[in-house]
Amino acid sequence: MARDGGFFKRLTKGLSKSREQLNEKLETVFAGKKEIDEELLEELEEILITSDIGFETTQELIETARKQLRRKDINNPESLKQSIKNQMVSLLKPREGRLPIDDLPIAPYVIFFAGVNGVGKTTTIGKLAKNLKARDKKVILAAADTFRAAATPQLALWGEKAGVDVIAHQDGSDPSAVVYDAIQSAQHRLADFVLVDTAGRLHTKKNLMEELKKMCRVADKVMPGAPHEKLLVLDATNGQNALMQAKQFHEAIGLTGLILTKLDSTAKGGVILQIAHEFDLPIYLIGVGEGAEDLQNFDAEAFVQAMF
Ligand SMILES: Nc1nc2c(ncn2[C@@H]2O[C@H](COP(=O)(O)OP(=O)(O)OP(=O)(O)O)[C@@H](O)[C@H]2O)c(=O)[nH]1
Ligand SMILES: [Mg+2]
Repeated sequence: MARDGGFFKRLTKGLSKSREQLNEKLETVFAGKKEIDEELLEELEEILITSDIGFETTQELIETARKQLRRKDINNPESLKQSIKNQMVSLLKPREGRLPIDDLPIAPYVIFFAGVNGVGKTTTIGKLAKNLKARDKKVILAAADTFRAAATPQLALWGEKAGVDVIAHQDGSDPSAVVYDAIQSAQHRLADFVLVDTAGRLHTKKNLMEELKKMCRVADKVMPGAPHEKLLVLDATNGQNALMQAKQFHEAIGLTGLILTKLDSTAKGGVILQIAHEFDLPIYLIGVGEGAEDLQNFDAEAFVQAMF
């Protein structure tokens, strides 16, 4: 995604709920504190745990801060806060992922978008299509959510807005057939990207996960090596539950990356630290609002800065 001047402003606005909650708690605890004592450390620990950063991640952050304290690397409340921020950046930095937009290893580059119901798959595809089109990429959308009746028109509308083609079949048809068709058309039309919208499915439903596996197999049949990305879309408002979803989708289809949406609708933005801690998967994109420009590359430093 282009990183224009408004990037940080939109990120900061998007994370305002998370930031307000975190800062409000931090202020109460840090107010009037001149030195770091056990009480401050314990209260900080509690704040981090209740900010969806997760128990284990919090333990690590606090433990490192304690070590720094013993070594006298930090010595006042402000440097303690700074230590936590720096540690968060170090934790998130290795998870920064970038889609190979201008240096595609292969074309068409086929990207699957999977996830439970309503997490923002279709919207994310629409936003991404618009961004790719703006960068002169040829994009084809595959309406492989043949399950929900309104899914195809929803994707078609995004296709229209973005000015890209949509491949669709009838409602209720086999989603794998749509995948097959879309990739073949993309090959004929020399497209750069195929963005595959899949139906929302619960990670606990075995038959639906099998269907997803089949779609992957069919993609590989038309174009060996496809899909090139299997991205899981996670809704940040789901907090902890997002971790279970990631685990099960990863086990089922072997994800290549994550997308975290609706960061603007929640105070649970800290969940990204848990996700980064648990999964060795790149976070390709984050959604911080409704507009196409609110789909952003994930930048660890900017994220932590916007969180505080
Ligand atoms: N505020 C906000 N809303 C978002 C974001 N991403 C998606 N949404 C909204 O979330 C709702 C669901 O989005 P969809 O794209 O339809 O979700 P989906 O995963 O395709 O849903 P199913 O196909 O039914 O599984 C829509 O109202 C979107 O506008 C985001 O980053 N921020
Ligand atoms: Mg959808």
